[in-house]
Amino acid sequence: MRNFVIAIVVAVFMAGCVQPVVKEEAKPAAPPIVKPAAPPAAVAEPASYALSKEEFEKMRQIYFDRCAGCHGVLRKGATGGALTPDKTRVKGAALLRAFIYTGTGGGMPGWGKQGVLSDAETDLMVKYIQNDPPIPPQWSLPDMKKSWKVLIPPEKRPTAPQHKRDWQNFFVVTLRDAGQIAIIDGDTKEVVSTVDSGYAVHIVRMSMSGRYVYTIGRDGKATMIDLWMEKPDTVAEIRTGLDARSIDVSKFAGFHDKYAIVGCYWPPQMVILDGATLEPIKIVSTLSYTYDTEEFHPEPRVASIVASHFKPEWVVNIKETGQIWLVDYSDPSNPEIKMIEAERFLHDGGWDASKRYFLVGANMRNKVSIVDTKERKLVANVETGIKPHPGRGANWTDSVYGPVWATGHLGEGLMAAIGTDPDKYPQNAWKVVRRATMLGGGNLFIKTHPNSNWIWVDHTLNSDDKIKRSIGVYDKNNIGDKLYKSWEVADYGRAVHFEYNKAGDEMWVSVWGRMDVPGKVGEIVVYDDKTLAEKARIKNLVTPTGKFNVYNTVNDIY
Ligand code: DHE
Repeated sequence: MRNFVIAIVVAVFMAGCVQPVVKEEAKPAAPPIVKPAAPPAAVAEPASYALSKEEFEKMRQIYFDRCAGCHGVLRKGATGGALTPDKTRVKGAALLRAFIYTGTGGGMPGWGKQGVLSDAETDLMVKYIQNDPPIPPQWSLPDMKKSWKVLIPPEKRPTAPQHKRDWQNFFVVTLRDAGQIAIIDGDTKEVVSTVDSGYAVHIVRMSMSGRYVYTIGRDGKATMIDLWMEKPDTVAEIRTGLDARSIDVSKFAGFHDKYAIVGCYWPPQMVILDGATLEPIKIVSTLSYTYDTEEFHPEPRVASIVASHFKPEWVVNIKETGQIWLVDYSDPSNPEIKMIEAERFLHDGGWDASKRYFLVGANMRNKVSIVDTKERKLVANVETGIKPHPGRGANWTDSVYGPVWATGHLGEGLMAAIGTDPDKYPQNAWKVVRRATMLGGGNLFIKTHPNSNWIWVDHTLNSDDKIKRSIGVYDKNNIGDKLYKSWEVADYGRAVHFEYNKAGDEMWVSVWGRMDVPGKVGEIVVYDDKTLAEKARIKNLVTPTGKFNVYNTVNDIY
């Protein structure tokens, strides 16, 4: 463990966040401190909080890797509570230690108990969070430009696919801890190409043509991959910030593939990029006031982003302020922004089947916020259950309630379906019309397909070893109050995230293993969607998490 060349960090889990096995060389350093609130050598008073410069640095990196996703860089709190000294010092060292070591019922993992932090590190973290948080630097256009590379300019790219494969049935798979993307042929299940990406690529979206893949890593690095190349590879890349989770493209008629947008966690900003080269065009800060109490927030992070089909607009969800911004990209250097009050803290979400309404989890208020992108207004905040976590959600036409969109929950074993057709089913619109149980809490993703009889769910963050490896299906024609069937996908790791093939007759599920355990690094299991029988295992993929089929991602099929 002390050999940092090949060092491995053990898999760990946070509320809504899992940060497993990370190869040291793939991991970015935590952003440098611009102006620590207190000098690291004698960081705070009294002496019981004091850390040496080395200890402070070490804890800063661990905090960035493990804690910042949920608690925020400035520790103001989001999915996890606030950890500013006014709160932590009152709690005291013993209580803080218990939280860090054992975790909480609310989803905070037991870092000490799981062996991720040693006893000594747990004690240091207790001190670290009683000190003022250091403030990372901003990241402006000159910083971005320094990292911007066009590896293959548009005029040198192929004008037609250079291979005979059905590239629309490619799956683009995050190999999280390897810092790579695997491109897998959905027909043959062969890995066609493995491309280096940013650290822990978080999501993948496609250009409207489907030909280009856009990825965003936790280190803020965006890459653009051309699927028409004989061996798909990166054609452009840029670091848009120091920490980011979302990316999308311009999808309105007349703007196809013209622009891309990245939503950053740090600095709190969004960046509009040229869609063909990733050249940065405009940076917009998200610094603002919370929608409800109108208090200034120093770190409003950009969560999910989708591209409207009704206007040249992106729907940008600002987590901490609870605002949904509609950002007009028709004049990207001078973007108009409509700020819609929604709910806190906005996280992930997806379209209803008509692609008019966007539904997004506001996890700490147990609600789903719904925006009408045609009328450009909030239509409802619907209470669903404890910590909704939809991914992009799942759409089907329910035999009783008409079109519905569903989410699972982190905090309880519950699937909740919301009616989404206010014209034909006004009595059901924006209400939870179905609730059904899962094996337990810790669900991250839910998926279905218009051709399928099933709705698939995982239990990735459940603390029980068997349950975290188990997936389940509801029978669309007879949902009732429980799963039709559930089973363990593997005897190691965690089952996470679903994706259909282009035809909608196969379901792909990731087994998220550990890159330090030979033979158990991870794989993808493929099921026949009609019979639920296992069809194939694509082995030796290092910690696969999200996977995105080109055709389904372009067409928002979920
Ligand atoms: Fe995610 C989507 C943020 C932890 C895998 N994740 C998203 C989105 C956000 C987000 C804002 C929506 C993007 C969009 O649609 O534009 N995720 C966060 C976090 O802040 C959090 C809780 C902690 C962190 O520090 O990252 C977190 N996420 C995780 C994981 O631990 C997962 C399981 C594995 C990983 O790779 O880190 C994970 N998140 C995913 C995936 C999606 C995602 C696969 C896209 C789902 C989809 O089908 O679109």
